[in-house]
Amino acid sequence: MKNAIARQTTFLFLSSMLLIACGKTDVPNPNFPNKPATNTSNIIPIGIAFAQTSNVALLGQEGTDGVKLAEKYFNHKGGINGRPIKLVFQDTGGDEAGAINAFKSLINQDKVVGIVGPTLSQQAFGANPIAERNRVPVIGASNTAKGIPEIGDYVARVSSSVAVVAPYSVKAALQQNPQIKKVAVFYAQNDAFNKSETEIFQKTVKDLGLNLVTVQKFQTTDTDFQAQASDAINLKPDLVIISGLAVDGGNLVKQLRELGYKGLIIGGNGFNTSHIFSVCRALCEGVIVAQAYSPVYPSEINKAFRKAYVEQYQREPPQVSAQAFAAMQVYVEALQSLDKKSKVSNLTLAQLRTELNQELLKGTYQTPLGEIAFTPTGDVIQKEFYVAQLKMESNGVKGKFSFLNIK
Ligand code: 1QQ
Repeated sequence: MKNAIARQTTFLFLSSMLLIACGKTDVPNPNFPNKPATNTSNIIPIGIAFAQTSNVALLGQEGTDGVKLAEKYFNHKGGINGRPIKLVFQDTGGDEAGAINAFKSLINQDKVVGIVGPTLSQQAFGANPIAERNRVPVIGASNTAKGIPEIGDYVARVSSSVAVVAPYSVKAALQQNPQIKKVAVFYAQNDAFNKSETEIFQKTVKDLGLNLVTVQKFQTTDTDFQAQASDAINLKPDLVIISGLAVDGGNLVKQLRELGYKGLIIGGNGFNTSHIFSVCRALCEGVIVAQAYSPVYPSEINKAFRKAYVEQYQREPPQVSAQAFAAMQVYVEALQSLDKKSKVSNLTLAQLRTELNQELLKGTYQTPLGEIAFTPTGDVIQKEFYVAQLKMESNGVKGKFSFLNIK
């Protein structure tokens, strides 16, 4: 059974030179305290199941960036009371079958203690039951659909549900244009997260007394949206809300604008990547997207995370990278805490996976997302949410998420 008793963890810092798990000498990173893990004979493998290929790789890449920064950060801080962690990557591709294969490899061949992933909720509904059956903890870093934590006792997530996050963007749109009355909603009908998110958007629109004039469907693999976009534009909406992934969603925005739509556009969580800029380019301007992360969140760990991210990628860290970092932090701090009670090295792999799963649900974590903890079913409890608007540079190539004041 899952247990939600909140509990603080503490760090033990060691101070000597770092040798990372594969035996190479690591380059010191000035952003992270140099108190590295030293016991390289006994690394702790954590599985990463993100999309590195397919059209979902735009979203998967940001998760990868986040976990890599976390590996470096926590190993420099001493790892698990001296033992380093090591990421083991398996590419999930963009579908359920890819995620299932990645999970099987991580569990049976790579013998990981826990998994971060997969990228999409659609993939999580396929792959997480495998982890559940094998009693391997999974932390979703970007799974926001309804029903993810309920997949099983070994499934948790640090990515807040669409039910919590999505309504913020509709309220922000109304603040920018209080005249909004007619709303057109679009969603990708072949994807679990998008189906879940559109329900929340449609309910929010109705609850706010707005007029839902049309609901248009598409596929995440579509590239031509002329028919649906024209149908919606004919109804003269003042607001368009899109639940899609980055490539399809970005192309839909582009085609709506090319067909003459001038009103506000809200994008769901699938738009939450700077990779969308290269899809809709100058026509991305003004799209509103709710966020579960702010780069300026004032905490020590977020400052360190943001500085390291900006130095490496020359842009502000996106939400999914921060969520992936937070998922790793949960594993690290839960392992540290467990190790103090019953030495992790004395446990069999099966015991370690089970005890780690129980331990991680008990903690309270000061992450770049702010303070988080878990409900008994493994859903994240998070306090702060934000809304950003896409601002494109005049060349239409580079852009940024500009945070709005939404109180
Ligand atoms: C999900 C999502 C994706 C858009 C995140 C990358 O929220 O599938 O649940």
